Amino acid sequence: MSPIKVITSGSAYLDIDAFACCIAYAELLNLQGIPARAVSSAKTNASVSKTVLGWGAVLDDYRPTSNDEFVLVDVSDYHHFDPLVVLERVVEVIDHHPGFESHWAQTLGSAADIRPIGAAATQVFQRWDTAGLLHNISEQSAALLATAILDNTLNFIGQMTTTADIDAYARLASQAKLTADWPGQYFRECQTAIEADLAAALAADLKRMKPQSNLPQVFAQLTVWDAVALIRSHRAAISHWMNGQGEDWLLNVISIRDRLSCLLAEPMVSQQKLNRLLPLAWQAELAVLKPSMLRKELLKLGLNPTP
Ligand SMILES: [Mn+2]
Repeated sequence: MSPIKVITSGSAYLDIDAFACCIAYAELLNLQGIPARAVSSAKTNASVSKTVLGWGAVLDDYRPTSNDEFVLVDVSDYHHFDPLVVLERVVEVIDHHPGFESHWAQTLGSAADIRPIGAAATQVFQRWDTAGLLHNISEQSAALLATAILDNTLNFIGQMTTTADIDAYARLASQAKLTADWPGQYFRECQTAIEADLAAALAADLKRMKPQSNLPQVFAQLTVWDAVALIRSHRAAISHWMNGQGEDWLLNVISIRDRLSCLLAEPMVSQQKLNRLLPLAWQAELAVLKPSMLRKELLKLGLNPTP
């Protein structure tokens, strides 16, 4: 029996990029005659909105066997792989997060595709395009990949955005018949879901840094349409919840509408760590970053601080 390729991602949560990549890459491999399953033990976060779930695309109900091989999408840090992954049986990695490029280049050679690009979904789109099969992609997978690109590039304002992301979105949106108002609709919907259960949204996109990290230990991130409105209405609840997570914390609220990040860091030690990485003007424990920055962009600064 030929091994089944299990397409999976990180352990903490599935954002729409990871979710879309698992489903759309498994679809491509199956179409090419390579048996593949999209599998995850992590739950989706708020970026996989009600409308997106309503498209009906789902992960496969499949339990990997000892014969299976693993393909990791949207993650390359093996400390954060889905617990179902057997490290020795990883055959391919597709990711856009920095830090583990040389490890996987040594382990997998050209089967490791780790590049600075707006979304891993763009990398999966390129697999479809290179295979000459884009006209065969399901509308759901095209819509998922397109929306993942919107989310991870923050509607193309994120610093990791490339022309490849813009091109991939245009072609996927047309394939999926998405309308021109889809981006605004999608991000407004995500904000409504986040405000309905803030604690869950904070918990779902929170990372704990290593003790030696030069970033705050607890690093939460929310992406919303209007960050200022969100913080104004929910400041007390946010502070209370974040203070419960530790004594060194940062919340990055990305505002798509006005293309900025609101950094909220109440502990002085957290503000000081951030001041060493980039110039910030704190006011009432808030600092505005324009243009906005993603956590992975701040992580990159943390790896290579400016002297
Ligand atoms: Mn991603």
